[in-house]
Amino acid sequence: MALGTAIRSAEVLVTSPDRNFVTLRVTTEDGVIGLGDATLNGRELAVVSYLRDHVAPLLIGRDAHRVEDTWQLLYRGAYWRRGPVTMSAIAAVDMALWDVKARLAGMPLYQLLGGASRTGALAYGHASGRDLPEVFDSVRRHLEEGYRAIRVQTAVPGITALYGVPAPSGSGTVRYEPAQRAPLPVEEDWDTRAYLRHVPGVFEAVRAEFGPELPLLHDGHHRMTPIQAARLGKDLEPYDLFWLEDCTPAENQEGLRLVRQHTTTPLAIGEVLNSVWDYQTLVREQLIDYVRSSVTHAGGITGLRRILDFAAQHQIKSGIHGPSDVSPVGMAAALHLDLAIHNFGIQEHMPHGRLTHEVFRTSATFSGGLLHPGDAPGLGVEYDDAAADAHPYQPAYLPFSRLQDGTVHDW
Ligand code: GCO
Ligand code: MG
Repeated sequence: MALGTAIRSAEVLVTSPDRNFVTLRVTTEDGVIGLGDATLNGRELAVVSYLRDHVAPLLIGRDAHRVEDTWQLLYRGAYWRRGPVTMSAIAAVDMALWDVKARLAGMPLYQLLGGASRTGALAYGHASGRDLPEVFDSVRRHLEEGYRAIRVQTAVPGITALYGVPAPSGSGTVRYEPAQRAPLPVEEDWDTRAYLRHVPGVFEAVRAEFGPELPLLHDGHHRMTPIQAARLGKDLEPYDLFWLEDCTPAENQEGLRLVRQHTTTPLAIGEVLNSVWDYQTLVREQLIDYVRSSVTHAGGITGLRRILDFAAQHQIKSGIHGPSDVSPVGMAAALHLDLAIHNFGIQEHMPHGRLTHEVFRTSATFSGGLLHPGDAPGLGVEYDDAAADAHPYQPAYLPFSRLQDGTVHDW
């Protein structure tokens, strides 16, 4: 090993510009830096400890070039397998080492992953509203911003607060951010029957208003049983969705067989899954159409590429998770993969706020509906310590939901 590429330090950085982010910064003896995203929404400090107390000591002195060997060491060497905390920590190390390697090569990472397979990654934006006029306005605003594919979430009569619809702010331009800064999680309510009655009518209206071409997406956010999901998929068929996401909780992989039997609405699943093992039945039996795992929660570029290569053999495409809780570092990693892989489907885009961009200076661009990681060497993201230090960690949690009788439901 050339001494210069040995890892000299591995720092875990926590900042909360518009929201909390956890970043791993690896520095080699020669002073080359690599960044990795380790943000796990609502459980950030668990990953901080995992990385700082148990992973960083293993990295010191290792050759930063050994990406695969380090991945295997952290995956197999811990004895305990998988899970979001472990796989986010491994992801951060993996991204940071790929970043170092590409910076040393003087190339944007996508070049090392095989080079560009397309000019940019088709991105979808997030429209939502409390009623139809608000939904229409929000779709229109996204079209004006250049989006060529749009996810639509709607309030439902009888449900007070639900996933995907921002609380009224008065500004009309607020972006959806599911985590709320508070010492304890906020409670929301849920009623599946009310939701199933309301949603198809909203898509009927949106299709009628915006015509047949615009790709429309929708997120069921894990709340239906397989038979309820089957019904929604069927009811949405006339409106030709690009995908219906997380129609039923994904850990019950066999449950998707039932949904599949009943509907041709394309299905996207996986933002809470974190390894290729979580996709065995889903992919082998072709029960889904899009893989939704993020680079940040699924073992990094190495881990997610394993899933996507497996999916490619079954004509399943990527739909990499890109909510605001994936940092600009995790988003950059996603964009390099998007550009390089053959089975690209679509990329989620939930833009970060101004303060976040002051901490993470990214070379990524959005234009003509396409995201591109830029051509800076590495991932293309620089971390500004001074800007980060102005925003210390603040407790923030995802909400949870209860049914009318008080039963906890999937959020
Ligand atoms: C999405 C997701 C997010 C998640 C969030 C949880 O499709 O983008 O469902 O909005 O709820 O990432 O941390
Ligand atoms: Mg989702």
